[in-house]
Amino acid sequence: MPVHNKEIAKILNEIADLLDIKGENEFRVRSYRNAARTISGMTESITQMADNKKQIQSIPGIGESMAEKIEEISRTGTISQLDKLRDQIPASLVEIMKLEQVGPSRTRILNEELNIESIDDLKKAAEKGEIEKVEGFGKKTVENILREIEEYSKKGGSKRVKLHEAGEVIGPMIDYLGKKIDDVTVAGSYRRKKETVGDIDILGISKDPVRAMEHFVNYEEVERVLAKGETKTSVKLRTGLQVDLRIFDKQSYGAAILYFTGSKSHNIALRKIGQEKDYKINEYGLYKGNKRLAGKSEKEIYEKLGLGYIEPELREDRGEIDAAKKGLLPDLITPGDIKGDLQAHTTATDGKYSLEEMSEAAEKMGYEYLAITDHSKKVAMAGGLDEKRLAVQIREIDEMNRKMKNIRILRAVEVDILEDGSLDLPDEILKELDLVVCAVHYNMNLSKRKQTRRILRAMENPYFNILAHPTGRMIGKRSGYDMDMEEIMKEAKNKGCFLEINSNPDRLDLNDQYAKQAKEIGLKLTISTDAHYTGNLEYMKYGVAQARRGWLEKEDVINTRPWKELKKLLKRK
Ligand code: DGT
Ligand code: CA
Ligand code: CA
Ligand code: ZN
Repeated sequence: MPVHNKEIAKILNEIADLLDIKGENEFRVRSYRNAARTISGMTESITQMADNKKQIQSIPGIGESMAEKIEEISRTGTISQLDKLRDQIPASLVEIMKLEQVGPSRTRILNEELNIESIDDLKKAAEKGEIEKVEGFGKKTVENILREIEEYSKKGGSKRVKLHEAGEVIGPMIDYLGKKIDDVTVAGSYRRKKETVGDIDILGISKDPVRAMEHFVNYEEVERVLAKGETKTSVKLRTGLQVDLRIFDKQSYGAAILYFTGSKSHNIALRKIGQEKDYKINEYGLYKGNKRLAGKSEKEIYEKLGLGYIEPELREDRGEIDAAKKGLLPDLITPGDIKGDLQAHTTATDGKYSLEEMSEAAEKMGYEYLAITDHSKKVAMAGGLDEKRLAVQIREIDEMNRKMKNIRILRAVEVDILEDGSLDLPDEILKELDLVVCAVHYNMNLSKRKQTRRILRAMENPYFNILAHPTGRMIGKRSGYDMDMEEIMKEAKNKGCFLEINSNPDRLDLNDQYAKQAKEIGLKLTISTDAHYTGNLEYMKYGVAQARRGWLEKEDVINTRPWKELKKLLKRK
């Protein structure tokens, strides 16, 4: 049996997890995760090219030693390095690490200080008040951890999957299902573009449900059939993801899509409005008595309820129904509104493509501008730029702008915010730039008050434009820095600074709720990809999806403006 790309990726990710708990340097850990992502996204089979290490090495971002490891995995299905790591680190620690509120470094500390080895140990220690005595853990953190454990146990310990990972699995499956099933639609949290999804809910129309379900369970990625019926069939895929397929007829398809898109709380709120009008709503339609008044489309059901069409991303019972009643639904931002990307790296630091390659890739995206934001010197692991090297890059950017016809490359930097709130590069060089992106990369565990003050102080620098990945969280791995986000947002607004929605699917930072809060405060945001590869420029859609979940409109996001206007916004008083 050839080893699937996905299986290779899974092993690389497990190595990364274990190294992460061991406290390996984060760039080494990231190299495994990047390799895993690249491989699982490839269409050619790695095993087919495994005889030829050179070929593996020529995959962008994969160096010689990584290629050797990949070759070993594809040949043997495993790798000795992984066995060694598994001996050193109990698998149950990985489970703890994956709690968003814990993450790798806290897992290590808890293991060293309190000998915690399982979720159960963790829960007991938290309840006994032992954890809040460990340095770096406050009462609030412990509360959050307990809440997350509770939710985790409710789901039977099964792990939620990130939106883009689900997308990689769903894409080919939809193509396959479409061969024998009509109007295949993905509903559930995936359609609402939630940052993580628990399982996948697929709907379809068929005159022959038996044949449709048979086709479904024969899909090559299906590992196990959990339940098989004519209206609903559930399977587990090789990747561990559960998929439910439900078959409906045309007359009720809109009602079914509405019902299974959810969210549950949105559905409940709709049903309540229905009751006020003496309607009954279920997955087959909207009824008065036994008479079906609507069901074919979502839109006609919303209409019968006296509501405008509510976009799936808004269906979380966060005020959308009230807004729909009053005709005040937002006109949500779309990927087409984005005029340029304001965070991208090059080979000058830890990016994998040159300035020229990144510029050309952004031009292909149809952008009007691209900001090159390489790291500053404090981020030594990434080869961060000092004043001199940044000056060299500025000249290269000017040179590039003479060459590029359809895009403007912006002189920029991702400057580190030091522990005391000062910036890692002097004003003399910052003032030469079109924009300055600022970010925290070290001292992530400061107290809430210190972390907040650090950011507020940084914003006092008149060249500070954008706070990148503002909370620092990594989905499923690391919760954000402890800080007073409301205070930071208000101050950013007063000072003419902006916060970023980082579109990297592992970050999505700010998240949807913070995006909504920013809008309520009147603070404008950027949506940027933080691309380290040319292909990463495509992450924009994930950032835009979260922005939509946060009710953002075109005007709430500054990189929807043409450069002439954006330029003015970046000049602080
Ligand atoms: P997930 O899978 O945890 O990421 O979240 P969802 O939203 O996909 O939830 P899921 O898969 O349990 O159910 C899909 C949709 O079906 C959900 O969004 C709304 C609908 N639904 C499920 N259970 C109920 C229920 O008990 N009442 C109502 N009104 N709707 C439900
Ligand atoms: Ca679901
Ligand atoms: Ca489901
Ligand atoms: Zn960064």
